[in-house]
Amino acid sequence: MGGSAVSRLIAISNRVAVPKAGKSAGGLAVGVLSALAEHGGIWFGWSGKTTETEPSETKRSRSGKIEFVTIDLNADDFEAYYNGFSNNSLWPLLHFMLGYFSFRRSQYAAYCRVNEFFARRLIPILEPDDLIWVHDYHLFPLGASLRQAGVVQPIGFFLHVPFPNFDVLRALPCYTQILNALAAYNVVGFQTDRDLWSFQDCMTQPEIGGRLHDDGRITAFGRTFKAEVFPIGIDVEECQRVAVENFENEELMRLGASLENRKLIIGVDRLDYSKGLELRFRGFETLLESYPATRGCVTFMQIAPPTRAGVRTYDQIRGELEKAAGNINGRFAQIDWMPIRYLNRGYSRELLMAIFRRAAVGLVTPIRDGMNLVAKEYVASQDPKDPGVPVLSTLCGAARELTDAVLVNPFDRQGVADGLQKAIEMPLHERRAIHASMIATLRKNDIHAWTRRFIESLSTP
Ligand code: ADQ
Repeated sequence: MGGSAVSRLIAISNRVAVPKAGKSAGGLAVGVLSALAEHGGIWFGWSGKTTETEPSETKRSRSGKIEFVTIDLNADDFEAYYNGFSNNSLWPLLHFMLGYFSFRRSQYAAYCRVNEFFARRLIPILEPDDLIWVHDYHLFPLGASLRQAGVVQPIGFFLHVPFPNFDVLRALPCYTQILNALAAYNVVGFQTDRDLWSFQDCMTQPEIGGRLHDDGRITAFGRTFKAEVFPIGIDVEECQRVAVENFENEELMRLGASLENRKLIIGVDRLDYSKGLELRFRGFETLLESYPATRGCVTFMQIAPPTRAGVRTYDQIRGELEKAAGNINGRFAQIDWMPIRYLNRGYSRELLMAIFRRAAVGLVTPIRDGMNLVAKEYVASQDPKDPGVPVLSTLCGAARELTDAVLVNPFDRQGVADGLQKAIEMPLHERRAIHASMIATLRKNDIHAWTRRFIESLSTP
Protein backbone atom coordinates (compact mmCIF):
# COMPACT_ATOMS: atom_id res chain seq x y z
CA MET A 1 0.00 0.00 0.00
CA GLY A 2 3.05 2.29 -0.18
CA GLY A 3 2.93 5.35 2.08
CA SER A 4 -0.73 4.74 2.95
CA ALA A 5 0.13 2.17 5.63
CA VAL A 6 1.50 4.93 7.89
CA SER A 7 -1.06 7.62 7.02
CA ARG A 8 -4.23 8.06 8.98
CA LEU A 9 -7.41 7.98 6.92
CA ILE A 10 -9.94 10.75 7.53
CA ALA A 11 -13.27 9.89 5.87
CA ILE A 12 -15.87 12.63 5.71
CA SER A 13 -19.52 12.26 4.74
CA ASN A 14 -22.69 14.17 5.46
CA ARG A 15 -23.90 11.58 7.93
CA VAL A 16 -21.78 9.42 10.19
CA ALA A 17 -23.29 6.00 10.84
CA VAL A 18 -22.07 5.20 14.35
CA PRO A 19 -22.84 1.44 14.51
CA LYS A 20 -25.94 0.63 16.57
CA ALA A 21 -27.28 -2.82 17.36
CA GLY A 22 -30.15 -3.80 15.08
CA LYS A 23 -29.58 -0.87 12.70
CA SER A 24 -28.08 -1.46 9.25
CA ALA A 25 -26.03 1.09 7.34
CA GLY A 26 -27.04 2.38 3.87
CA GLY A 27 -25.02 2.26 0.65
CA LEU A 28 -22.39 4.92 1.31
CA ALA A 29 -22.05 3.96 4.96
CA VAL A 30 -21.35 0.31 4.13
CA GLY A 31 -18.41 1.43 1.97
CA VAL A 32 -16.98 3.99 4.39
CA LEU A 33 -17.27 1.68 7.38
CA SER A 34 -15.50 -1.09 5.58
CA ALA A 35 -12.69 1.23 4.39
CA LEU A 36 -12.13 2.53 7.92
CA ALA A 37 -12.43 -0.90 9.54
CA GLU A 38 -9.62 -2.11 7.30
CA HIS A 39 -7.40 0.97 7.40
CA GLY A 40 -8.26 2.56 10.76
CA GLY A 41 -8.87 6.28 11.12
CA ILE A 42 -11.51 8.90 11.69
CA TRP A 43 -15.05 9.22 10.32
CA PHE A 44 -16.11 12.86 10.47
CA GLY A 45 -19.57 14.28 9.74
CA TRP A 46 -22.96 15.38 10.93
CA SER A 47 -24.27 13.83 14.17
CA GLY A 48 -27.89 13.64 13.00
CA LYS A 49 -28.84 16.43 15.44
CA THR A 50 -29.76 20.02 14.71
CA THR A 51 -29.78 22.96 17.13
CA GLU A 52 -31.69 26.25 17.11
CA THR A 53 -28.63 28.04 18.50
CA GLU A 54 -24.91 27.91 17.67
CA PRO A 55 -23.95 24.17 17.43
CA SER A 56 -22.00 22.79 20.41
CA GLU A 57 -18.50 21.29 20.35
CA THR A 58 -17.50 18.27 18.24
CA LYS A 59 -18.20 14.90 19.87
CA ARG A 60 -15.77 11.99 19.71
CA SER A 61 -16.28 8.27 20.31
CA ARG A 62 -14.37 5.14 19.35
CA SER A 63 -15.23 1.63 18.16
CA GLY A 64 -12.23 -0.62 17.42
CA LYS A 65 -9.91 1.03 14.88
CA ILE A 66 -12.42 3.76 14.03
CA GLU A 67 -12.87 7.10 15.80
CA PHE A 68 -16.21 8.82 15.15
CA VAL A 69 -16.12 12.63 15.25
CA THR A 70 -19.48 14.31 14.82
CA ILE A 71 -20.86 17.84 14.73
CA ASP A 72 -24.38 19.20 15.16
CA LEU A 73 -25.72 21.66 12.58
CA ASN A 74 -27.85 24.77 12.85
CA ALA A 75 -31.46 23.77 12.07
CA ASP A 76 -32.17 26.43 9.41
CA ASP A 77 -28.86 25.89 7.64
CA PHE A 78 -29.41 22.13 7.71
CA GLU A 79 -32.85 22.41 6.14
CA ALA A 80 -31.52 24.54 3.26
CA TYR A 81 -28.28 22.57 2.82
CA TYR A 82 -29.70 19.05 3.08
CA ASN A 83 -33.37 19.02 2.09
CA GLY A 84 -32.86 22.10 -0.08
CA PHE A 85 -29.76 22.18 -2.24
CA SER A 86 -28.50 18.60 -1.70
CA ASN A 87 -31.79 16.77 -2.16
CA ASN A 88 -33.95 19.11 -4.24
CA SER A 89 -31.21 20.42 -6.56
CA LEU A 90 -28.25 18.04 -6.69
CA TRP A 91 -29.92 14.64 -6.19
CA PRO A 92 -32.40 14.95 -9.10
CA LEU A 93 -29.82 16.72 -11.30
CA LEU A 94 -27.19 14.02 -10.76
CA HIS A 95 -29.82 11.35 -11.53
CA PHE A 96 -30.82 13.06 -14.81
CA MET A 97 -34.29 13.79 -13.39
CA LEU A 98 -34.86 17.45 -14.11
CA GLY A 99 -38.63 17.05 -13.54
CA TYR A 100 -37.86 16.91 -9.80
CA PHE A 101 -35.16 19.61 -9.92
CA SER A 102 -35.47 23.02 -8.27
CA PHE A 103 -32.94 25.69 -7.32
CA ARG A 104 -32.79 28.53 -4.80
CA ARG A 105 -29.80 30.81 -4.31
CA SER A 106 -30.40 31.00 -0.57
CA GLN A 107 -30.18 27.19 -0.34
CA TYR A 108 -26.95 27.11 -2.32
CA ALA A 109 -25.52 29.79 0.02
CA ALA A 110 -26.47 27.62 3.04
CA TYR A 111 -24.86 24.59 1.34
CA CYS A 112 -21.58 26.52 0.98
CA ARG A 113 -21.87 27.77 4.60
CA VAL A 114 -22.32 24.25 5.95
CA ASN A 115 -19.34 23.02 3.92
CA GLU A 116 -17.20 25.86 5.37
CA PHE A 117 -18.43 24.91 8.84
CA PHE A 118 -17.41 21.27 8.23
CA ALA A 119 -13.94 22.54 7.19
CA ARG A 120 -13.58 24.77 10.29
CA ARG A 121 -14.47 21.92 12.64
CA LEU A 122 -12.29 19.39 10.81
CA ILE A 123 -9.06 21.42 10.64
CA PRO A 124 -8.17 21.23 14.38
CA ILE A 125 -8.12 17.42 14.30
CA LEU A 126 -5.94 17.04 11.19
CA GLU A 127 -2.35 15.80 11.38
CA PRO A 128 0.39 16.32 8.76
CA ASP A 129 0.40 12.74 7.38
CA ASP A 130 -3.38 12.38 7.08
CA LEU A 131 -5.11 11.30 3.89
CA ILE A 132 -8.48 13.03 3.55
CA TRP A 133 -11.31 11.25 1.71
CA VAL A 134 -14.51 13.23 1.13
CA HIS A 135 -17.69 11.34 0.19
CA ASP A 136 -20.55 12.37 -2.04
CA TYR A 137 -22.48 15.31 -3.42
CA HIS A 138 -23.37 16.95 -0.09
CA LEU A 139 -19.72 17.94 0.21
CA PHE A 140 -18.54 19.02 -3.28
CA PRO A 141 -17.02 22.32 -1.95
CA LEU A 142 -15.38 20.87 1.18
CA GLY A 143 -12.00 20.32 -0.50
CA ALA A 144 -11.90 23.91 -1.74
CA SER A 145 -12.85 25.22 1.74
CA LEU A 146 -10.04 23.15 3.28
CA ARG A 147 -7.52 24.36 0.69
CA GLN A 148 -8.53 28.00 1.29
CA ALA A 149 -7.81 27.48 4.98
CA GLY A 150 -4.30 26.26 4.09
CA VAL A 151 -4.74 22.46 4.29
CA VAL A 152 -1.97 20.85 2.19
CA GLN A 153 -2.60 17.13 2.83
CA PRO A 154 -3.89 15.00 -0.09
CA ILE A 155 -7.67 15.33 -0.42
CA GLY A 156 -9.72 12.92 -2.51
CA PHE A 157 -13.39 12.95 -3.44
CA PHE A 158 -15.62 10.02 -4.35
CA LEU A 159 -19.02 10.49 -5.95
CA HIS A 160 -21.40 7.65 -5.01
CA VAL A 161 -24.10 8.75 -7.47
CA PRO A 162 -23.92 9.25 -11.27
CA PHE A 163 -22.31 12.29 -12.91
CA PRO A 164 -24.55 13.72 -15.67
CA ASN A 165 -23.46 15.03 -19.02
CA PHE A 166 -22.90 18.74 -19.65
CA ASP A 167 -26.35 19.46 -21.10
CA VAL A 168 -27.97 18.21 -17.90
CA LEU A 169 -25.38 19.75 -15.55
CA ARG A 170 -25.81 23.23 -16.99
CA ALA A 171 -29.40 23.36 -15.74
CA LEU A 172 -27.75 24.10 -12.39
CA PRO A 173 -27.14 27.87 -12.25
CA CYS A 174 -23.95 27.40 -10.17
CA TYR A 175 -22.49 24.53 -12.20
CA THR A 176 -19.22 26.41 -12.84
CA GLN A 177 -18.66 26.81 -9.09
CA ILE A 178 -19.27 23.08 -8.57
CA LEU A 179 -16.75 22.14 -11.28
CA ASN A 180 -14.30 24.67 -9.86
CA ALA A 181 -14.73 23.13 -6.38
CA LEU A 182 -14.03 19.63 -7.74
CA ALA A 183 -10.74 20.83 -9.25
CA ALA A 184 -9.48 21.50 -5.69
CA TYR A 185 -9.15 17.75 -5.00
CA ASN A 186 -6.09 15.64 -5.80
CA VAL A 187 -8.26 12.72 -6.91
CA VAL A 188 -11.88 12.76 -8.07
CA GLY A 189 -13.39 9.26 -8.19
CA PHE A 190 -16.46 7.92 -10.00
CA GLN A 191 -18.41 4.66 -10.02
CA THR A 192 -18.21 3.94 -13.77
CA ASP A 193 -16.40 4.95 -16.94
CA ARG A 194 -19.57 6.68 -18.20
CA ASP A 195 -19.55 9.01 -15.17
CA LEU A 196 -15.89 9.76 -15.76
CA TRP A 197 -16.47 10.50 -19.46
CA SER A 198 -19.28 12.92 -18.58
CA PHE A 199 -17.03 14.67 -16.05
CA GLN A 200 -14.15 14.92 -18.54
CA ASP A 201 -16.57 16.30 -21.13
CA CYS A 202 -17.85 18.94 -18.66
CA MET A 203 -14.35 20.01 -17.65
CA THR A 204 -13.21 20.38 -21.26
CA GLN A 205 -16.17 22.44 -22.51
CA PRO A 206 -15.02 25.73 -24.13
CA GLU A 207 -16.61 27.81 -21.35
CA ILE A 208 -14.73 25.82 -18.70
CA GLY A 209 -11.49 25.57 -20.69
CA GLY A 210 -10.02 22.49 -18.98
CA ARG A 211 -7.58 20.12 -20.67
CA LEU A 212 -7.48 16.32 -20.54
CA HIS A 213 -3.94 14.89 -20.50
CA ASP A 214 -2.86 11.55 -21.97
CA ASP A 215 -2.40 10.03 -18.51
CA GLY A 216 -6.01 10.91 -17.59
CA ARG A 217 -5.17 13.93 -15.46
CA ILE A 218 -7.18 17.09 -15.97
CA THR A 219 -5.97 20.67 -15.81
CA ALA A 220 -8.77 23.14 -15.07
CA PHE A 221 -9.27 26.26 -12.97
CA GLY A 222 -5.48 26.56 -12.63
CA ARG A 223 -5.02 23.14 -11.01
CA THR A 224 -4.06 19.65 -12.24
CA PHE A 225 -5.70 16.61 -10.65
CA LYS A 226 -6.56 12.96 -11.26
CA ALA A 227 -10.05 11.80 -12.27
CA GLU A 228 -10.51 8.02 -12.19
CA VAL A 229 -13.00 5.16 -11.92
CA PHE A 230 -13.31 3.17 -8.66
CA PRO A 231 -16.42 0.96 -8.85
CA ILE A 232 -17.59 0.34 -5.28
CA GLY A 233 -17.87 -3.31 -4.32
CA ILE A 234 -19.09 -5.45 -1.46
CA ASP A 235 -17.57 -7.89 1.00
CA VAL A 236 -18.52 -11.05 -0.94
CA GLU A 237 -17.51 -13.54 1.78
CA GLU A 238 -19.36 -11.57 4.48
CA CYS A 239 -22.58 -11.52 2.41
CA GLN A 240 -22.33 -15.25 1.77
CA ARG A 241 -21.66 -16.01 5.43
CA VAL A 242 -24.51 -13.80 6.71
CA ALA A 243 -26.94 -15.30 4.17
CA VAL A 244 -26.05 -18.89 5.12
CA GLU A 245 -26.03 -18.22 8.88
CA ASN A 246 -29.51 -16.71 8.86
CA PHE A 247 -31.12 -18.95 6.28
CA GLU A 248 -32.84 -21.13 8.80
CA ASN A 249 -33.93 -18.53 11.30
CA GLU A 250 -37.54 -18.31 12.36
CA GLU A 251 -38.58 -15.46 10.08
CA LEU A 252 -37.13 -17.21 7.04
CA MET A 253 -39.01 -20.36 7.94
CA ARG A 254 -42.25 -18.36 8.17
CA LEU A 255 -41.51 -16.72 4.83
CA GLY A 256 -40.84 -20.13 3.25
CA ALA A 257 -44.06 -21.60 4.66
CA SER A 258 -46.13 -18.62 3.46
CA LEU A 259 -44.74 -18.90 -0.07
CA GLU A 260 -45.64 -22.58 -0.29
CA ASN A 261 -43.99 -23.63 -3.56
CA ARG A 262 -44.19 -20.24 -5.28
CA LYS A 263 -41.10 -18.54 -6.63
CA LEU A 264 -40.07 -15.38 -4.80
CA ILE A 265 -39.10 -12.22 -6.68
CA ILE A 266 -37.38 -9.76 -4.33
CA GLY A 267 -36.84 -5.98 -4.55
CA VAL A 268 -35.05 -4.03 -1.79
CA ASP A 269 -34.50 -0.29 -2.04
CA ARG A 270 -34.73 2.97 -0.16
CA LEU A 271 -38.06 4.53 -1.14
CA ASP A 272 -36.68 6.97 -3.70
CA TYR A 273 -37.96 8.08 -7.11
CA SER A 274 -34.60 7.16 -8.70
CA LYS A 275 -35.23 3.51 -7.83
CA GLY A 276 -38.09 3.24 -10.35
CA LEU A 277 -40.45 1.42 -7.99
CA GLU A 278 -43.77 2.24 -9.60
CA LEU A 279 -42.44 1.26 -13.03
CA ARG A 280 -41.18 -1.95 -11.42
CA PHE A 281 -44.64 -2.73 -10.05
CA ARG A 282 -46.09 -2.11 -13.51
CA GLY A 283 -43.45 -4.38 -15.08
CA PHE A 284 -44.52 -7.13 -12.69
CA GLU A 285 -48.15 -6.46 -13.59
CA THR A 286 -47.22 -6.93 -17.26
CA LEU A 287 -45.61 -10.27 -16.37
CA LEU A 288 -48.93 -11.44 -14.89
CA GLU A 289 -50.79 -10.15 -17.97
CA SER A 290 -48.45 -11.57 -20.62
CA TYR A 291 -47.55 -14.86 -18.97
CA PRO A 292 -50.78 -16.15 -17.34
CA ALA A 293 -49.00 -19.29 -16.09
CA THR A 294 -47.14 -17.08 -13.57
CA ARG A 295 -50.43 -16.14 -11.84
CA GLY A 296 -50.61 -17.85 -8.47
CA CYS A 297 -47.06 -19.20 -8.99
CA VAL A 298 -44.86 -16.17 -8.20
CA THR A 299 -44.82 -13.69 -5.33
CA PHE A 300 -43.15 -10.30 -5.64
CA MET A 301 -41.92 -8.88 -2.33
CA GLN A 302 -40.77 -5.27 -2.33
CA ILE A 303 -39.05 -3.93 0.78
CA ALA A 304 -38.78 -0.13 0.70
CA PRO A 305 -38.38 1.88 3.90
CA PRO A 306 -39.22 5.59 3.60
CA THR A 307 -36.30 8.04 3.43
CA ARG A 308 -36.19 11.83 3.52
CA ALA A 309 -39.67 11.97 5.08
CA GLY A 310 -41.11 15.46 4.88
CA VAL A 311 -39.62 16.14 1.41
CA ARG A 312 -42.77 16.55 -0.68
CA THR A 313 -41.80 14.32 -3.62
CA TYR A 314 -40.89 11.47 -1.27
CA ASP A 315 -44.25 11.57 0.52
CA GLN A 316 -45.90 11.69 -2.90
CA ILE A 317 -44.15 8.63 -4.37
CA ARG A 318 -44.95 6.71 -1.23
CA GLY A 319 -48.65 7.37 -1.82
CA GLU A 320 -48.39 6.50 -5.53
CA LEU A 321 -46.66 3.23 -4.80
CA GLU A 322 -49.23 2.18 -2.21
CA LYS A 323 -51.91 2.88 -4.80
CA ALA A 324 -50.15 0.85 -7.51
CA ALA A 325 -49.64 -2.15 -5.17
CA GLY A 326 -53.29 -2.04 -4.07
CA ASN A 327 -54.43 -1.74 -7.66
CA ILE A 328 -52.38 -4.72 -8.94
CA ASN A 329 -53.28 -6.88 -5.93
CA GLY A 330 -56.96 -5.99 -6.36
CA ARG A 331 -56.78 -6.97 -10.00
CA PHE A 332 -54.95 -10.31 -9.73
CA ALA A 333 -55.21 -11.60 -6.14
CA GLN A 334 -56.83 -14.98 -5.51
CA ILE A 335 -58.28 -16.14 -2.22
CA ASP A 336 -55.04 -17.90 -1.34
CA TRP A 337 -52.51 -15.71 -3.21
CA MET A 338 -51.44 -12.06 -3.04
CA PRO A 339 -49.19 -11.07 -5.99
CA ILE A 340 -47.32 -8.17 -4.31
CA ARG A 341 -46.15 -7.94 -0.72
CA TYR A 342 -45.11 -4.35 -0.17
CA LEU A 343 -43.23 -3.77 3.09
CA ASN A 344 -42.70 -0.11 3.90
CA ARG A 345 -39.92 -0.56 6.48
CA GLY A 346 -36.23 -1.40 6.90
CA TYR A 347 -34.91 -4.84 7.85
CA SER A 348 -31.68 -6.02 9.43
CA ARG A 349 -28.81 -6.89 7.12
CA GLU A 350 -28.92 -10.45 8.48
CA LEU A 351 -32.52 -10.95 7.41
CA LEU A 352 -32.06 -9.20 4.04
CA MET A 353 -29.14 -11.41 2.95
CA ALA A 354 -31.10 -14.54 3.93
CA ILE A 355 -34.19 -13.34 2.03
CA PHE A 356 -31.97 -12.70 -1.01
CA ARG A 357 -30.78 -16.31 -0.81
CA ARG A 358 -34.38 -17.51 -0.64
CA ALA A 359 -35.45 -15.49 -3.74
CA ALA A 360 -35.42 -17.05 -7.22
CA VAL A 361 -35.19 -13.58 -8.81
CA GLY A 362 -33.60 -10.30 -7.62
CA LEU A 363 -35.45 -7.46 -9.33
CA VAL A 364 -33.21 -4.37 -9.34
CA THR A 365 -34.53 -1.77 -11.77
CA PRO A 366 -33.53 1.78 -10.80
CA ILE A 367 -34.02 4.44 -13.45
CA ARG A 368 -30.61 5.82 -12.45
CA ASP A 369 -28.19 4.61 -9.84
CA GLY A 370 -24.49 5.29 -9.25
CA MET A 371 -23.79 1.63 -8.59
CA ASN A 372 -26.56 -0.22 -6.64
CA LEU A 373 -25.16 -2.49 -3.98
CA VAL A 374 -28.38 -4.48 -3.61
CA ALA A 375 -27.70 -6.06 -7.03
CA LYS A 376 -24.25 -7.16 -5.87
CA GLU A 377 -25.49 -8.35 -2.47
CA TYR A 378 -28.23 -10.39 -4.15
CA VAL A 379 -25.69 -12.22 -6.34
CA ALA A 380 -23.26 -12.79 -3.44
CA SER A 381 -26.00 -14.23 -1.18
CA GLN A 382 -27.02 -17.00 -3.58
CA ASP A 383 -26.44 -20.71 -3.13
CA PRO A 384 -23.90 -21.53 -5.90
CA LYS A 385 -25.50 -24.97 -6.36
CA ASP A 386 -28.97 -23.49 -7.02
CA PRO A 387 -28.57 -19.76 -7.58
CA GLY A 388 -31.28 -17.19 -8.28
CA VAL A 389 -31.06 -14.74 -11.18
CA PRO A 390 -30.75 -10.93 -11.01
CA VAL A 391 -32.93 -8.90 -13.39
CA LEU A 392 -30.98 -5.68 -13.59
CA SER A 393 -31.57 -2.21 -15.04
CA THR A 394 -29.15 -1.14 -17.76
CA LEU A 395 -29.23 2.34 -16.16
CA CYS A 396 -27.33 1.54 -12.96
CA GLY A 397 -23.58 1.33 -12.47
CA ALA A 398 -23.75 -2.34 -11.44
CA ALA A 399 -24.90 -3.27 -14.97
CA ARG A 400 -21.41 -2.27 -16.25
CA GLU A 401 -19.95 -5.14 -14.22
CA LEU A 402 -22.78 -7.70 -13.90
CA THR A 403 -23.07 -8.11 -17.65
CA ASP A 404 -24.32 -11.71 -17.29
CA ALA A 405 -27.44 -10.65 -15.37
CA VAL A 406 -30.74 -10.44 -17.29
CA LEU A 407 -30.49 -6.79 -18.35
CA VAL A 408 -33.66 -4.72 -18.90
CA ASN A 409 -34.60 -1.13 -19.57
CA PRO A 410 -36.78 -0.11 -16.59
CA PHE A 411 -38.96 2.13 -18.75
CA ASP A 412 -39.96 -0.80 -20.97
CA ARG A 413 -42.75 -2.64 -19.10
CA GLN A 414 -42.86 -5.49 -21.58
CA GLY A 415 -39.07 -5.77 -21.52
CA VAL A 416 -39.12 -6.05 -17.70
CA ALA A 417 -41.88 -8.67 -17.91
CA ASP A 418 -39.94 -10.68 -20.54
CA GLY A 419 -36.77 -10.38 -18.43
CA LEU A 420 -38.62 -11.69 -15.37
CA GLN A 421 -40.02 -14.61 -17.36
CA LYS A 422 -36.55 -15.43 -18.71
CA ALA A 423 -35.13 -15.39 -15.17
CA ILE A 424 -37.95 -17.53 -13.78
CA GLU A 425 -37.48 -20.14 -16.50
CA MET A 426 -33.69 -20.15 -16.70
CA PRO A 427 -32.34 -23.74 -16.54
CA LEU A 428 -30.08 -24.71 -13.65
CA HIS A 429 -26.91 -25.14 -15.72
CA GLU A 430 -27.28 -21.62 -17.14
CA ARG A 431 -28.03 -20.13 -13.69
CA ARG A 432 -24.91 -21.79 -12.30
CA ALA A 433 -22.75 -20.56 -15.17
CA ILE A 434 -23.82 -16.91 -14.98
CA HIS A 435 -23.62 -16.95 -11.18
CA ALA A 436 -20.03 -18.25 -11.26
CA SER A 437 -18.94 -15.56 -13.70
CA MET A 438 -20.70 -12.77 -11.73
CA ILE A 439 -19.17 -13.94 -8.43
CA ALA A 440 -15.71 -13.88 -10.03
CA THR A 441 -16.29 -10.25 -11.08
CA LEU A 442 -17.56 -9.30 -7.60
CA ARG A 443 -14.53 -10.89 -5.96
CA LYS A 444 -12.09 -9.07 -8.24
CA ASN A 445 -13.72 -5.69 -7.57
CA ASP A 446 -14.72 -6.14 -3.96
CA ILE A 447 -14.92 -3.51 -1.24
CA HIS A 448 -11.30 -4.12 -0.20
CA ALA A 449 -10.10 -3.51 -3.77
CA TRP A 450 -12.16 -0.28 -3.87
CA THR A 451 -10.57 1.04 -0.67
CA ARG A 452 -7.07 -0.07 -1.63
CA ARG A 453 -7.22 1.45 -5.10
CA PHE A 454 -8.58 4.80 -3.93
CA ILE A 455 -6.06 5.13 -1.09
CA GLU A 456 -3.22 4.12 -3.41
CA SER A 457 -4.21 6.76 -5.92
CA LEU A 458 -4.56 9.41 -3.20
CA SER A 459 -1.14 8.57 -1.72
CA THR A 460 0.66 8.71 -5.08
CA PRO A 461 1.30 12.23 -6.43
P1 ADQ B 1 -28.11 3.90 -2.06
O1 ADQ B 1 -28.87 4.77 -2.97
O2 ADQ B 1 -28.50 3.90 -0.62
O3 ADQ B 1 -26.54 4.21 -2.13
P2 ADQ B 1 -27.53 0.99 -2.70
O4 ADQ B 1 -26.24 1.00 -3.38
O5 ADQ B 1 -28.46 -0.01 -3.24
O6 ADQ B 1 -28.28 2.39 -2.70
O7 ADQ B 1 -27.25 0.64 -1.17
C1 ADQ B 1 -28.27 0.43 -0.27
C2 ADQ B 1 -27.72 -0.33 0.95
O8 ADQ B 1 -28.69 -0.27 1.97
C3 ADQ B 1 -27.47 -1.81 0.65
O9 ADQ B 1 -26.36 -2.25 1.36
C4 ADQ B 1 -28.76 -2.47 1.13
O10 ADQ B 1 -28.60 -3.79 1.59
C5 ADQ B 1 -29.21 -1.54 2.25
N1 ADQ B 1 -30.68 -1.43 2.23
C6 ADQ B 1 -31.47 -1.04 1.23
N2 ADQ B 1 -32.76 -1.14 1.55
C7 ADQ B 1 -32.79 -1.58 2.81
C8 ADQ B 1 -33.85 -1.93 3.72
N3 ADQ B 1 -35.11 -1.88 3.36
N4 ADQ B 1 -33.50 -2.33 4.96
C9 ADQ B 1 -32.21 -2.44 5.32
N5 ADQ B 1 -31.17 -2.16 4.48
C10 ADQ B 1 -31.47 -1.75 3.25
C11 ADQ B 1 -25.71 5.21 -2.77
C12 ADQ B 1 -25.88 5.32 -4.28
C13 ADQ B 1 -25.69 3.94 -4.93
C14 ADQ B 1 -24.33 3.38 -4.55
C15 ADQ B 1 -24.11 3.45 -3.04
C16 ADQ B 1 -22.68 3.08 -2.66
O11 ADQ B 1 -27.17 5.85 -4.60
O12 ADQ B 1 -25.77 4.03 -6.35
O13 ADQ B 1 -24.24 2.02 -4.93
O14 ADQ B 1 -24.37 4.76 -2.55
O15 ADQ B 1 -21.74 3.84 -3.36
